[in-house]
Amino acid sequence: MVVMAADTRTLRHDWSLEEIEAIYTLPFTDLMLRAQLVHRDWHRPNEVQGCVLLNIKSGGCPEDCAYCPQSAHYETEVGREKMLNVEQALEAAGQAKAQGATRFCMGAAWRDIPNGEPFDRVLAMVRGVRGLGLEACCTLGMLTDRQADALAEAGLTAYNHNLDTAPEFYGNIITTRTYDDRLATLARVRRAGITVCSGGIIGMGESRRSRYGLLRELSTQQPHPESVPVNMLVAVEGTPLSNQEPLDPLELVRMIATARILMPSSYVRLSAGRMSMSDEAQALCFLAGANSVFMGEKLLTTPNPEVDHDRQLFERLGMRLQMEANPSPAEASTCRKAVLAASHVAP
Ligand code: SAM
Ligand code: DTB
Ligand code: SF4
Repeated sequence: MVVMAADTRTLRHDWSLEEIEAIYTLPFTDLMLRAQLVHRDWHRPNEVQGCVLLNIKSGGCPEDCAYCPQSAHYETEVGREKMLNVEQALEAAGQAKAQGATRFCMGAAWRDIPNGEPFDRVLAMVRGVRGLGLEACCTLGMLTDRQADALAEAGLTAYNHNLDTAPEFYGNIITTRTYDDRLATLARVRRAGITVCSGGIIGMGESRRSRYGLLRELSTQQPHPESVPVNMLVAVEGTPLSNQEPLDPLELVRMIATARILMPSSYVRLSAGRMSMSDEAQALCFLAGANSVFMGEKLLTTPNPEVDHDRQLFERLGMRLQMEANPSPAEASTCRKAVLAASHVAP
């Protein structure tokens, strides 16, 4: 079969919907094999990067993202909190490092970043996190060119801004900003020299075709996002998606495997949704090429597996946490050289 003979070493940016569908719908074992071949060519197969999330400003967001408990449009249990101070953020970052994370991600429920003191505070947090030797990632909503430059100057490794779903399904989920707004922010991040973290959510009632559409948007970016979080919907009471039927976890495994094959050099992050997955389903996600998880008992507002549980899972799987942060943004996607050097394979 043509797809099985595909080359694992070339980065492509011209994937078509038909090709993506052909990969996503492969017989499961063929899909796993193909994802593993790509994964092993570009990454250390038994290593997972640990990231920790901190919600630096919770709730009261003016956007209406239908999945989000932090939107002010819905009545959820998430309260509107004051922004954390720099000391609180750095204390959490220190704990994250002690738990074995190498990346620390700060999220704020903003439509866009308010200039002035709040933004200066974010810059101080970024400097502090980098000072601890961790990668620093932020997700703060839309940003201007000047803000992107200032974040880059403060040493920000990555900016997270998800496309969330395919363009044609996006309007069912968010009406307060457009797909093009999202793409424009990603372009600003890229131009400023910050690595791009962009992925999406599955399980929101979208069709498989919409999943292919999201994957096409991501994998035709040049360069690919260095980091691709794949979230499975956490249905939160009070949000419009609270009664959404749970998704078959094997769809998440297929999504991860396809992302791995389309974007070989990127970190593919098994993100929200692990609380509703068995250890075995998570193991399949690692087999499919996921090489990062969020650690710690809370994501931004929803629960996540305990650090001890993850430790035991990694031990049972003979996997380990990545020891070192990637030293520079550029490094974040050039792990292949290190892998090849370690395995004495000529590039
Ligand atoms: N306000 C920022 C933004 O939208 O870019 C940052 C925070 S937002 C919570 C980051 C991402 O988390 C969203 O784009 C979405 O993909 C994911 N997310 C939010 N709520 C979720 C949920 N209930 N289940 C799964 N993923 C979720
Ligand atoms: C991403 O794609 N997933 C993370 C991170 N980027 C910021 C956030 C998941 C949030 C899940 C819902 C919550 O805890 O509020
Ligand atoms: Fe606001 Fe982000 Fe939640 Fe959307 S996902 S409502 S932008 S915090």
